[in-house]
Amino acid sequence: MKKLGILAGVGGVALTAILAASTAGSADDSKLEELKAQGFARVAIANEPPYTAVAADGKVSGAAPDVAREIFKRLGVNDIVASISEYGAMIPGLQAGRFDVVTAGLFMKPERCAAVVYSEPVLCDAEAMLVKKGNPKGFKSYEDVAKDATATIGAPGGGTEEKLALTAGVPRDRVIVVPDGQSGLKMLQDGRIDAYSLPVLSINDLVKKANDPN
Ligand code: 6CS
Repeated sequence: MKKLGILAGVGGVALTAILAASTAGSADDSKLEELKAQGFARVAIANEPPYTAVAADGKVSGAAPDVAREIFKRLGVNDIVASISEYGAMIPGLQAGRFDVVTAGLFMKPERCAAVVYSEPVLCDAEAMLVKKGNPKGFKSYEDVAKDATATIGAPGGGTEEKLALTAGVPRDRVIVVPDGQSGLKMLQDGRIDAYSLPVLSINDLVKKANDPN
């Protein structure tokens, strides 16, 4: 029986899902009744604007949680309570009952769809690589990073970009797990990685706020 997962997913060229693609049956109704009684849904997020963001005062926002909060309100669940999680830990956390919902812009991928149930898609995005001005190593693909024996690429742990880099042939020791956008930006600026891969929306947000012409 598939664990009822309520996920915000972004499927590469596919689409983002958000919220209960509930399969018919009393199990799902009881889950919703449970959340209504609880008064909030425990959501997993990543803190990767514009998908998810946690302000200094702890306020949670971003495309996925904002939509989830509104949908839950309409379903009779008053609020959401967020925990920051690495992408690779979101589905295991959902399956272990640590979260009620993943609302992080988690791409809709076959192996994930085999483990949990996505909602209807609401957003679409693709992948990007942040590199130094002028793209000194001439990267145009993950394969280009693989072909350059001196090149390293940063990506979120358990994220799709890490998987794409490894699948393209970048050796494990040249795929660097990066915990968040600010760390990835700093590592690139300091020359500790040659590229940093996130979805287009996240990379653009990072560049806009970086205030760094290089
Ligand atoms: O679903 C994923 O794997 C990717 N989704 C987002 C919004 N950021 C990075 C992550 O790897």
